[in-house]
Amino acid sequence: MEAAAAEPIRVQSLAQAGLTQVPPQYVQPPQYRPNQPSSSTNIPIIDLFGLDPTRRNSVRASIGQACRDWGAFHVTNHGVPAALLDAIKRAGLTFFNDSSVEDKLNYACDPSSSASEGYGSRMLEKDDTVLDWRDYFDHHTLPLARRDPTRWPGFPADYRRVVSEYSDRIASLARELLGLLSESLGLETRRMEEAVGEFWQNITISYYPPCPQPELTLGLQSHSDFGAITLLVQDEVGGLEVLKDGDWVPVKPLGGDAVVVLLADQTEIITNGKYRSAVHRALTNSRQPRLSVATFHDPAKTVKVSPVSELISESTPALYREVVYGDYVSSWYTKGPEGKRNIDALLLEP
Ligand SMILES: O=C(O)CCC(=O)C(=O)O
Repeated sequence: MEAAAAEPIRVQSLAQAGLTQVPPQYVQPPQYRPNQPSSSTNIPIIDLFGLDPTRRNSVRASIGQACRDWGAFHVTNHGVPAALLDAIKRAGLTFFNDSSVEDKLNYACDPSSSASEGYGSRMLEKDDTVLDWRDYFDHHTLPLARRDPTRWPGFPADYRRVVSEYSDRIASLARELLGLLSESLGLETRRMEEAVGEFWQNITISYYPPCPQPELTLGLQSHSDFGAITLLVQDEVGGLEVLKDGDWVPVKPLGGDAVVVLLADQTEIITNGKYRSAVHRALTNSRQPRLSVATFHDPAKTVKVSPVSELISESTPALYREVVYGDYVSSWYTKGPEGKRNIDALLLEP
C-alpha cells in the first residue's frame, strides 16, 4: 500500500472519502474476521489501593491470579491521575481530528523502517499482509536520550508536555507492577525489572476511523506484544479484545483511572512460562472513531533475555532458550505477529 513513500495512505483519508466498501487490502481472511458472538466474561479488575503497603499481600495475590489466568487485567487506584490519562487521550484525538492531513504528514514516520517514530499506518515490513484499519502516532519516550519532543505534534499546545509527563508517570507504574509480579512469583521485588534492564519505552496512540465493513476488517490484527509489559488506556468506544481459552473477550472500557495491563512476550520468557503473554486484537466499528494509547516497556535491543534461574528446577526445566532482544524484534517485524509464532520459535521442546 505504501510503496509510493511520497504518498503514504492513511486509513483516516480512506474513511473520509466516504467509501461504502473497504479496499481489498483491508479484508481479513474468513478465519480472522470478527464473526463470533462476544464472550460475556471480563478481564479482572484489580484495585491497587494507592500501593498502600498494608494492602500489598492481597494485591500481590490478585495480581498473581490474574497473570496466571489471563495475562491481562485492569488496574485502578494506581497513582497515575485520571486527569493525565484523559489529557493524553484528548491530545491524541485533537491531533488526529483537528490537524490537516498536510500537518499530520509533516510528522510521517519512515515507511521503510519498522517502529520508526511518527505518524503512520502500517505495522509490518512485508508487503503481502492484510492491512489494519488503523492510523497511529508512535513516540520514542525512554530512555531520555531517545526522547525528542520536537519530533511530536506541536498542536494542541500541551501535546509535548502531556506526552512527556505521561511517559514518566506510566513508567513508574510499570516498575511497580513488575515489582508486584516478581513478588507474586516468590522473587525479589526488583528481579523482573533487573531482567528487563533499563526500560525502552514507546507510546503509540492508535486512531481507528469508522469502517464501512467492520465485519470484514480488524483495527489491529491478533498479536502478543514483544516487550515486557504494556499499559493501555482506551476511550469509551470499545474494541479491544483478549484471547482466553479460544474465545475473544471484549475489554470493556471502564473510564476513570482504569489502565489495562497486558503481559508481553519477554515476561513470558523471564517467568519461564509461568505467566503467559496476552494475545489481543482491536475491532473496528462503523459508527465512530476509537482511540487508544498503548505504552510499551521493552528491554534494550542488546539485552539477552532468558528464564530467571530461580524459576528453573529439575521439575520445571527452562522452557525457552536465551534470545537477544533485538533479534526477537527483527524476527517479529519480518515474520509478522500471527498468534505466538515468534515466542514459540524459542521453545526448547516445541
Ligand atoms: O487499540 C487497542 O486497544 C490495542 C492496541 C494494541 O494492541 C497495540 O498498540 O499493540
